[in-house]
Amino acid sequence: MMRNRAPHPARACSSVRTSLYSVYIPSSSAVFTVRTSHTGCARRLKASKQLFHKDCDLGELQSSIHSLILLLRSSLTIIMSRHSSRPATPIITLYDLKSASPQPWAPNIWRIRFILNFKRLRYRTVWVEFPDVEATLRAIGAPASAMRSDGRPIYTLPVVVDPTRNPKAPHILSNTNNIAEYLEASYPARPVFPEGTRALQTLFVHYIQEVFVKPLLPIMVPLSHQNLPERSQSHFRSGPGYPGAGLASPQFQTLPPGPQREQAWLAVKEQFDFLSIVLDKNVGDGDGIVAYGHEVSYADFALCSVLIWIQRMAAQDGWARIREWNSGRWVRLWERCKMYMDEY
Ligand SMILES: N[C@@H](CCC(=O)N[C@@H](CS)C(=O)NCC(=O)O)C(=O)O
Repeated sequence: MMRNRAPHPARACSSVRTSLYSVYIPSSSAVFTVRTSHTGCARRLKASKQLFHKDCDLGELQSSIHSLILLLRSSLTIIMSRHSSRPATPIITLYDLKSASPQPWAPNIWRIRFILNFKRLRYRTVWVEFPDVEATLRAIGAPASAMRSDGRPIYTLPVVVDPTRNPKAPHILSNTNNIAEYLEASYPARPVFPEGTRALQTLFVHYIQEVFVKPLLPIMVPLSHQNLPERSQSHFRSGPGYPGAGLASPQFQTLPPGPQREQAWLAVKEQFDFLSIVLDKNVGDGDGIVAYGHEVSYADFALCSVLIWIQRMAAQDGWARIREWNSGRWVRLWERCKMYMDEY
C-alpha cells in the first residue's frame, strides 16, 4: 500500500518545488520517503500524486518513480531515503546489558560483539536492564543458559537472535561460547577459530573467564554495580536471588583507596604478569601480542573484553595502571583489537 503526503502547494511552473511522499511497502515493513524537486507544472504534479495512491510493491514503486520522471520531464531530482523502525532485511540482534552510560561494558557480551564486528555481520543491540533479563529472554523464547540445583532455569546475557537464514524460525542462542561457535559455523569467512586452534582457544578462554578475572571481581563488581541504572542497582540490593544482600553487602562496597585496594590490584597484576610470560613465548614465530600467530582470534577478544570492562568502569584506578604493566603489552593488544570495537 502506498500513502502520500500532500505536496507543497503548487506555485508558478517556473519555480522549483519539493514534494514529499511517504511510501509504505508492507512486504519489507519499510517506509520510504520520496522527495521530488522539480520545475514541472501543477497539473503534472497532480498526476504524479495519483500514482502513489495505489497498492504496490518495490517493483511497482520503481516503475511509479520512473513514470514520475517521465511525467515531470523538466529538471527533476528524486531523493529516496528509507526510514523504518524495522530493518528491511532481517539482521542479527544482540541482547546486551544496559548500564547508566550508553556504552556496552560487560565482558561476556563484548566477546560476541567482537566476533560480529570481526566477521562484518550486520547487527543491532537491544539493551536490557538486569531486572528484565529473565522476562525478556522468556518472552523471545531464548534458552536458559544453565539450571539451578533445584531445577529452575538461569537466564543470562549475551543472547543472540539470528533471523537471517530463516526469518520465520530465527536461531536464538544463549551462552557466550555457544554463540561464538554458532557464529563461526554459520559465518565461516574471517574465522575467529583458525584451523586447529579450537581446543587451545577454548582452554585459554576458560582460563580468562575462570581464573584470570577472579582477583578483579572485588574491585570491578562494586564499580560495575555503581554504573548500573538505579533500578538495576536496587534489583541487586533486594531482588530475588539476592536475599538480604542489603546496601552494606561487601559484594557492592567499593574498596577504599589504601592498602586494601592496593593489595587487590597486586593480585590482579600477578595474573597479568603470568599471562605476559605465557604470551611472550610467541615472540619469534608469532608476534608475541596476540594469542595465536599474527592475527587476532577469539582468545584475544576474550582478553580484550576484560580490558574494555576495566577501561569503562575503572579508567583512572584500573586501566591507567594496566597500560603501564608488562612494557605496554596490554595497550598493544588493545590497539590490535580496536578496529573491532564498533558499537551498533
Ligand atoms: N554462562 C553464561 C554466563 C553469562 C553471564 O553471567 N551473564 C551475566 C551478565 S555478564 C548475566 O546476564 N546475568 C544476569 C543476572 O544476573 O540476572 C555465558 O557464558 O554467557
